[in-house]
Amino acid sequence: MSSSAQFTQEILDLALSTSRKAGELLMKRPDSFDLNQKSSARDFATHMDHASEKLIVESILSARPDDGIIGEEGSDRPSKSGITWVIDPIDGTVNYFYGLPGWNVSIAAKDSDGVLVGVVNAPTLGALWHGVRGGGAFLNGKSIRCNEPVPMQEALLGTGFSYNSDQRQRQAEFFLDIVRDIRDIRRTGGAAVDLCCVATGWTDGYFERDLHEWDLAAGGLIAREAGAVVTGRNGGPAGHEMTICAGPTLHAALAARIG
Ligand code: LIP
Repeated sequence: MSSSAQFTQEILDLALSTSRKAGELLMKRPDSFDLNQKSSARDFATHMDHASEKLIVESILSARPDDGIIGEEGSDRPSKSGITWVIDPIDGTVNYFYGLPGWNVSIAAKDSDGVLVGVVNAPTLGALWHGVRGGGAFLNGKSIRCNEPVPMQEALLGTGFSYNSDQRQRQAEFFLDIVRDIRDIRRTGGAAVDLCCVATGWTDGYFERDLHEWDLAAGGLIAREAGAVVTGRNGGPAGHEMTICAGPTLHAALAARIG
């Protein structure tokens, strides 16, 4: 194994073991929650989001103290090593709070060329996805590919809704525009799982406005490595304005509709 392949494997192993530990913590779901409100009443973190982020950050920094962190719940620190970890300690907090499945732990490591490894652990689905830049995408260790080609009228699409009301309304307007022309729509409640569903062929495509880096980093790499195209509007970068994820044929059709 080359030294760069060995380095990537070490980063992946750390991401996998950390996501498993966080998944075990979160499976001990408490009966009651301390909530702290974020941008609005519908946007909150539970004490378990904070506990999961603490566990993840400690696990990473005890192995790699010079790495940077971007965490949804605020553990940000700059990188001295060139590696920065992008963490969503519970993606799908609302699902977790209500006891619905589909929430997940999303952990990515990026370098100056972008996301190097991504891991999405959804224990309630029995699903541990990982992707390595240039090295493929996997579900529970088995290689995965997205569905391709899929025409619009046969497309099962995932989506989600931002906490921001204006973004939500725009998302709903686009949904109204295409709902007559597609097979159906699904909403899992976790953007990282939505992206991994496309990667696995469990859905054909996904679109959502207003994603943050921690929603997108790991799942976006996994989807790309499974053959999907992941962009924003007009071929720009995925993220705040729009994220469109699908195999090349459906991606082109969706991108043309989103304009
Ligand atoms: C959430 C997503 C959800 C999306 C929300 C939000 P959180 O992440 O994964 O699918 O629709 O806008 O970003 O806040 O639960 O980590």
